[in-house]
Amino acid sequence: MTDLAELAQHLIDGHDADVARLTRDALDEGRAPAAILEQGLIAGMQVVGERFRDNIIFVPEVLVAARAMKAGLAHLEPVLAACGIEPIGTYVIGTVKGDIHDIGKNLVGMMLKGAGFRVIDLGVNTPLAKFQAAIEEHRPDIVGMSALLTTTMGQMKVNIESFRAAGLFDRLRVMVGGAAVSEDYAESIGAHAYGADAPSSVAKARSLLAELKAARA
Ligand code: B1M
Repeated sequence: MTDLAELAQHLIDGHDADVARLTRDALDEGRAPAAILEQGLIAGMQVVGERFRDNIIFVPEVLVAARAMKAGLAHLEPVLAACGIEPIGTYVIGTVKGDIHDIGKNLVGMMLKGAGFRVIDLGVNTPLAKFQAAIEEHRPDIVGMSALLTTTMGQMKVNIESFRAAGLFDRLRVMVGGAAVSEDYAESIGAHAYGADAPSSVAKARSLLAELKAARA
């Protein structure tokens, strides 16, 4: 039986091949994808975050850990997304301008896909104009923004004010999340929902969608 603590340790050490192998092994053994994600990959990244904060490790080590996380996620993504059949709604997601953190956003995106959403991922360092163009092109039900830096979270407020000024709140809902953001902050900038983590973000996306559908009926 794959030891998820060992998986977490390989992630901390940046061993991408071992992370990929153990993730695959755990899936082959029938372990729950959510357990592999939380007790293996996210648990490892949590330690990386604490060591980075405490100046025990630095950007290069964080980057190799992030690469290892992506190697594990590559195996989990198809499994998490497999249950989607017909899209239940459209969700545009991106990391805001100035911010290049994408691991959490990618997790949220893949779990939304698993829950049946069509997900349009705008990537990282996403300027307001790119969100606006995607809203125009894809007519999403929900727009999600991620920010991990205290220096970039303010961009969410700027974007939300622009969406409101353009009258878009009649037809879409906005969710925000990321390590820099809190429920209180989300409320203070006028977001419709705050996502603390991927599973709760999916639950909130579902209720935002239900609320929108009821309002349209
Ligand atoms: Co950076 N970084 N980083 N970093 N990094 C943090 C965020 C930091 C908290 C580390 C620390 O000091 N402890 C700190 C921010 C401090 C602050 O602003 N308060 C920090 C810093 C300072 C920086 C740089 C400025 C460092 C430098 O260059 N001196 C720099 C900034 C670059 C930039 O963006 N312009 C930088 C760079 C990087 C790397 C490139 C090296 C790398 C990113 C690699 C990548 O993403 N491809 C990196 C990493 C990996 C981290 C930490 C260690 C881990 C982030 C992560 O992936 N966590 C992070 C420390 C930490 O957060 N503990 C840190 C795992 C991920 C699953 O969690 O992203 O929180 P998270 O996502 C969660 C939830 O937040 C939520 O669901 C996800 C799943 O549960 N969620 C949403 C996220 N987005 C959501 C959207 C939603 C809903 C929920 O709706 C739309």
